[in-house]
Amino acid sequence: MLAARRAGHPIVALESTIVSHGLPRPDNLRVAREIEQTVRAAGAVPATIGMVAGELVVGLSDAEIERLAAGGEVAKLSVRDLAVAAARGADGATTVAATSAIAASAGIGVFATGGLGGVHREANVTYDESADLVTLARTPIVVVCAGVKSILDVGATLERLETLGVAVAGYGSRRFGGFFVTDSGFDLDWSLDSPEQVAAAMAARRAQGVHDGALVLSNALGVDEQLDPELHDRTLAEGLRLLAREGVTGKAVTPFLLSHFHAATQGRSLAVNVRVILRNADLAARIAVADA
Ligand code: PSU
Ligand code: MN
Repeated sequence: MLAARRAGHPIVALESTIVSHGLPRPDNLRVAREIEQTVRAAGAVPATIGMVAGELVVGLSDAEIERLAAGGEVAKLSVRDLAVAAARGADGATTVAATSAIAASAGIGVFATGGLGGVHREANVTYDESADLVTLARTPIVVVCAGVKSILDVGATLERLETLGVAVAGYGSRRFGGFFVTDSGFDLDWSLDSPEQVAAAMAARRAQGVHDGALVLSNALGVDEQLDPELHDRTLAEGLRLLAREGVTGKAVTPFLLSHFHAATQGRSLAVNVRVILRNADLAARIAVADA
């Protein structure tokens, strides 16, 4: 990984929370490998980021990915957790927030994930807003995603991204992606229409030197690839009811809702989630190649 960076090879950062907390075993390990293969096939070097025995690793080995995918005592690490977890020698998976921060400080400019965290529904009562947002405000990286997770309050999340100064553009579209579904129902001010155009935005930011925040690139699913929107809405309503009934809060909310989706749709949402991640990994790699 260090050698790849020194040689100026295109690199794509990948997160490990998707693997440990976002996808069910045993599919998660297979998908983690497929994500890396997708990045390689498009001509870039994958760098999956995580913590093994207290050590932050940029570019986990296959054995290390297997260790984080196996479950057990794997913590979900946001930026604030990194130092404490290291002191305890923990194993941990990094979220969008932690992965972006670590990748940017390692000099990596592009990161692929599934859907960003954001403002939860009823955040006006719970104050539950993902640390992904505030971290992206101060982290110079391109995050390729399919919008924010559809379990969230998408409108409120877009407002917060604006306030925080996080750039948002649609890839080839001025509609914001809806993660499991193609369209979140929200318009965007900008689209970027090719890997070269995204790379030009990255170069312009470096040249301008006036903005340190992330560029969120929404790479929405095709209509033929999405989860049936009706099934989506029904499953989400049911998931939110279960969440309230079981009193799930804090960092357990997102994994709980995702796993409810995967169980309640007999794996259909899982297939869509995997599709989202793989096509984001492919686009991120093509952007890294254009930027190199
Ligand atoms: N996207 C996915 N699956 C996931 C996540 C994103 O397709 O599991 C993870 C990311 O790591 C993101 C986290 O940072 O969910 C958000 O969690 P929270 O809402 O607790 O901040
Ligand atoms: Mn939260």
